[in-house]
Amino acid sequence: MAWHSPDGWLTQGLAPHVSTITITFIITLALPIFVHWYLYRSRAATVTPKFLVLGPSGAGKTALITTLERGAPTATHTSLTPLTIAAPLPATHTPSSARYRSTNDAALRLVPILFTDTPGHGKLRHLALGLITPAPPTPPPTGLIFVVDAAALSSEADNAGLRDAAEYLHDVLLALQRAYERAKSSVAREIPLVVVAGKLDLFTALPAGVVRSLLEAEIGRVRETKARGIVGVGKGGDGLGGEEVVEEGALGGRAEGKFEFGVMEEWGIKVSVVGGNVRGEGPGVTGLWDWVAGQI
Ligand SMILES: Nc1nc2c(ncn2[C@@H]2O[C@H](COP(=O)(O)OP(=O)(O)OP(=O)(O)O)[C@@H](O)[C@H]2O)c(=O)[nH]1
Ligand SMILES: [Mg+2]
Repeated sequence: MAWHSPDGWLTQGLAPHVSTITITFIITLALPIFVHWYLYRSRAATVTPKFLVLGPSGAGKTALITTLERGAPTATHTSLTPLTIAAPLPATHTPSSARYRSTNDAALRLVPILFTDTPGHGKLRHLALGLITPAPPTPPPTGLIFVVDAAALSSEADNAGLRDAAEYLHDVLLALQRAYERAKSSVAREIPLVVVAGKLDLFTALPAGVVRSLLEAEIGRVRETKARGIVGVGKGGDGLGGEEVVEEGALGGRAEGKFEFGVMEEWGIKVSVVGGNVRGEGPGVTGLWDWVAGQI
């Protein structure tokens, strides 16, 4: 029987039969429910966002994460081991992945965010560096928060606070760069890093923009010093060109010249700088929450 004959399936399908109307009705109702169920099921599979907090000793990392958790800092001691806390995103911020959802959607507020505080003492930094690029199957952190004491940095020559912060940040960025190079291009993942210029309530604290340029300049100097060390070793060694080793392994791909955070984007590292404080008067931790919301 041809499809266009009066008894053909197409004619029957378009005729006002009860069965045709029922089937159409069921499909119309079920399809949106099915699409909703499918989309939400795949959404639930995402992992809990996890941020790693790093920085020199005394920068205010522990004070910062206790503020994120409870709204106010507690008395702190020099940290000796990493410590993870969970804090929900404040109601004033919306995760970038949920910007099209209704603000009344209860699911938005249920996801806690994990922050792992690490010790900043020079001898304990390997603990933090190990957490940046964990061995599989542990997933790498969603992003890194590097805290510096904006009142301990200054542009004066031989500023120990600046040197220490720049050396640590150099090592962190280099670890990320190496991990990116090691990973096969298909799994290499972008990682955001925010430098928090903390303690902005203090009179001597430098604003975030100045902290950014001071750190960039000092990291450039750290990079040169380290490169010179490697060249020295290379020349005295087995005749391998020290120069070549440096060009490949140095932060940002070259050992000399001006360093800028922007060059790290080539290795999937996106650096931002925000100001903040947990005591006294100042911008507080809003800038940091804005950044965190933009990453999840
Ligand atoms: N005025 C002021 N003081 C702060 C602020 N944040 C932290 N501090 C103080 O800085 C000191 C060091 O803070 P911690 O949070 O213990 O420093 P940390 O980075 O955890 O140091 P380590 O555990 O040694 O790595 C504490 O006395 C804090 O009270 C701030 O925003 N303003
Ligand atoms: Mg601490």
